[in-house]
Amino acid sequence: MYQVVGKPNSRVMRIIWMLEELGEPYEIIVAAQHTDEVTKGNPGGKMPVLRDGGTIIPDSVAICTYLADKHGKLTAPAGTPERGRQDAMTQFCVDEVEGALWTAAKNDFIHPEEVRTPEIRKTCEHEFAKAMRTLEKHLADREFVTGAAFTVPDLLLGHCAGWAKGAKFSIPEGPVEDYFARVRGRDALKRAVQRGKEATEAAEAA
Ligand SMILES: N[C@@H](CCC(=O)N[C@@H](CS)C(=O)NCC(=O)O)C(=O)O
Repeated sequence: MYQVVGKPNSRVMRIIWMLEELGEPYEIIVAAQHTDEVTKGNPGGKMPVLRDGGTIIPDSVAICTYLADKHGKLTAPAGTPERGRQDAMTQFCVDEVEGALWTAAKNDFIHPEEVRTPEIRKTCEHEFAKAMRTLEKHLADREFVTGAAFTVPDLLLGHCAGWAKGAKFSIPEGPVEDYFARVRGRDALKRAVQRGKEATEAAEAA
């Protein structure tokens, strides 16, 4: 059984969602960043970490890609042009969408206060809005970013959409908002949120 290490209300949710999409059994080991459970899998102390038997893999994007490839679902096969385009969308999400959200978060409450630059929020909002305009062009009239099938970058973009709403970044009405509603309305995400909530409550009660 897979073990997902970290706190569910973080990028860890991406892995829980992914495993729900795949229908694979897993358990959640609730652990904070920089604790031994996490640093054993990532010396940088960042979550999530995935344990697959004796194998430990850090990084949410690497883990989602690994699981998709391993189970042959939610991805085009490696080495195909479709996969090249899919990976470009994954990278777009990480660079342009998550990059803006993460820089804003780090300068709001993550970094030590003395090195934060809160004014950077304005720049991040500008970058995020630009990324949303680009996403609309990528989507064109597609159901998902690579076409008719839901793949890894849709999951990552959907996770970022929840993050953006929580951080009060504005999501444009129209095709992008409809796309995010489609992606975030998936049953697998609902189950993942419920599993994450239960695991968090059980860890707090222990
Ligand atoms: N690129 C990494 C980033 C992981 C990351 O920054 N995770 C956050 C929680 S969402 C964390 O553990 N932060 C602690 C830190 O930055 O020291 C991934 O996608 O897994």
